[in-house]
Amino acid sequence: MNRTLVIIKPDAVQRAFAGRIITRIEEKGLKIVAMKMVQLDRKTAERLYEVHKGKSFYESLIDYITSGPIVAMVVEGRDAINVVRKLMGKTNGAEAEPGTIRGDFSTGVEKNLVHGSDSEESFNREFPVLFNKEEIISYRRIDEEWI
Ligand code: IDP
Ligand code: MG
Repeated sequence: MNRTLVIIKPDAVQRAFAGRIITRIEEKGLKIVAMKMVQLDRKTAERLYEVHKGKSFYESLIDYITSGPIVAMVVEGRDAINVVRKLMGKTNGAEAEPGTIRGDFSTGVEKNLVHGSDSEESFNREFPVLFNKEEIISYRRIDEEWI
């Protein structure tokens, strides 16, 4: 079991894909243990994306991620980090496989609908940018023993 940080990015909220992205996570058998809608200020966005500081797309990425509301989630399950990365598809929507979130709904390399932590270290760094520990809710889902 591990946890990952998932963000439904501003383009996905604007294009009304939030529900479909949540559904894909749920129907895969992953459990949402924290969730909220927020609009990031630049300082918070810069913390979230600090590993990209200095890259050519960094300023544009900060503009994009602060441009409208996002939905942030902590998602838990067996191998959740890798499973969510697979559900998302490649960074560039134009190259992402059909069947993935990005492959089905995006052709953008920047506006690619969704974020998922790429490792446990990334989750541990990203999670406190958006959540307090107290916001994670521990509960059993009725289908858990079947997943
Ligand atoms: P990831 O979201 O698939 O992990 P990263 O390489 O970590 O991809 O990049 C973080 C985010 O920065 C991407 O999801 C995308 O929004 C944006 N991004 C990545 N590469 C580019 C690029 O070459 N041009 C513009 N934006 C980019
Ligand atoms: Mg990344």
